[in-house]
Amino acid sequence: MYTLIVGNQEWSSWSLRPYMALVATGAPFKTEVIKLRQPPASKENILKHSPAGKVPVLKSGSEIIWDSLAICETLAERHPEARLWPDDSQIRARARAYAAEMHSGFPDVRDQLSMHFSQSLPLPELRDDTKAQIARIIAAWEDTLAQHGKEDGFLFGRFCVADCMYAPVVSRFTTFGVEVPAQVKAYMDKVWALPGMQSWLAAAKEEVANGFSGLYPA
Ligand SMILES: N[C@@H](CCC(=O)N[C@@H](CS)C(=O)NCC(=O)O)C(=O)O
Repeated sequence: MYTLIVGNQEWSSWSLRPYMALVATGAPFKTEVIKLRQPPASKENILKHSPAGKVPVLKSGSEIIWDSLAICETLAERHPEARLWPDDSQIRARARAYAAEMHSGFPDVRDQLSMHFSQSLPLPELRDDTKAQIARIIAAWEDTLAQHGKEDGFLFGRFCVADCMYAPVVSRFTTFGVEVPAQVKAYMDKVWALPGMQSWLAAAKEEVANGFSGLYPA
């Protein structure tokens, strides 16, 4: 039985990624939520689970795995039946490149369109760098969907780790009303409708209803 330690679900985009991968494995797991941005308690609570001091953290018995991409990779390796990466080596390499690009990039999108999973927000005045990063993501999605999306309508056909890594961007583009081409909108709607996204949404709504997770920054 896995335990996935996550940040609060309204905001914690990094936590959503391995959550989506874990749901896709079908393995039993429980989620433990740490409230973020409550100094010093947040950091102290995270450090009880991981010396890296960040969520998400996956616990499997006494083993801990931290970092969203490392968790997704580990799940892909340990649950081959879930086929969390494409079967074809060249396509898998592309999927990995797109996943890594998300993991290490798009800082302005993350800064200006910070995740508020359950709340529709007005699009702020976007910086040029943010606009360029949004355009890059849309172009990347158009490209992968055109080349590989036919099978199931995800970036590389079947749902895979690349979709997990971009799931928070789907949320951000949806809640901020970013304009996207029709094919990209269809992809976003498909991801948004996934059971994992909907269960995350229910938890995020509950947090907001309980008075935690207002707008960030306040
Ligand atoms: N590269 C890390 C980033 C993790 C990260 O920045 N997590 C945030 C929450 S979304 C966090 O733990 N913040 C708490 C803190 O910095 O004190 C990953 O992919 O998991």
